[in-house]
Amino acid sequence: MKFLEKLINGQMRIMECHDALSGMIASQASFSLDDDYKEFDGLWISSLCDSLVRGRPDMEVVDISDRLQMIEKIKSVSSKDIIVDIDSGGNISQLFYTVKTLSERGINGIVIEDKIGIKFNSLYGKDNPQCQDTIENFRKKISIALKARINDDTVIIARIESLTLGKGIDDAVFRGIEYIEAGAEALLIHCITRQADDLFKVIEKIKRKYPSIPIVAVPTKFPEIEEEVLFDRGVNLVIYANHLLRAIIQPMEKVAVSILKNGRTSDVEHHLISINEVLNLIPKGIEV
Ligand code: SPV
Ligand code: MG
Repeated sequence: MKFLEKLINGQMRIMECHDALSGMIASQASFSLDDDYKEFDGLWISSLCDSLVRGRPDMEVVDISDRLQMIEKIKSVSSKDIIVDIDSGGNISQLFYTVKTLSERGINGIVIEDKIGIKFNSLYGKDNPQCQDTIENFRKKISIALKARINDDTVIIARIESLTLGKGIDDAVFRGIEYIEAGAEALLIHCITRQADDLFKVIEKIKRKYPSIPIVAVPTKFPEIEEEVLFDRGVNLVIYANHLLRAIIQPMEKVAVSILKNGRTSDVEHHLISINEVLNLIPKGIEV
């Protein structure tokens, strides 16, 4: 089934990964209880995580060929659908070639956000003033992206930042409709408030006019709201955008400090998976 069809029908969840190991973990994770079986439907390649693992700010400074090398490594350990966050996509020419290249590599979804100029991560909210693109220019970017992809197996997802920038519900709804009319095949409506009420209002208003437009949500700032509630409110795809990377930072810091403090590793061994488990995790070589 094509990715767009999955999105339209879907109540999907995808997980961030930033290297081959996290790609393997996200791809192999499953949960089952009685008749309930869950796994992730795909992988999210996040600009935030791709920046942090390189020790760079999330400001479009990691070049796409560097990111692509890692995406290739992830693809070699996972057959899951992949959505890539390309930030604003840069200028029109940069956007064209980024979308073309990702589409040629079989990427299933590309998210382009409606910011312009120096971009900061959206989770800063209004603390870091940044500019939203004009509707006219962003519509142009959507049509360039549609032309740049090699076929419709790569879904173009327009990301609206009105709620994170304090522009309000009406602006988000207006832009959503404009972006759909420019050809966007799905909308990511970013929201960073704990109740996500504004997000739900925006979805309701947009879906009143375009009931089958797939909606993507990123619940980083509303972690209590369960997927089922998001799906009931019209979300088609939930992105867990940074959780595997966040899972490892504090443990790494603790282990490093403990080894410095104690001059040995036995104090932290119980926090670590055993070397045997590591050996079981690494792929086996080819037997001859
Ligand atoms: C990312 O994961 O890089 C995103 C989502 O763009 S957020 O960090 O919430 O802006
Ligand atoms: Mg990002």
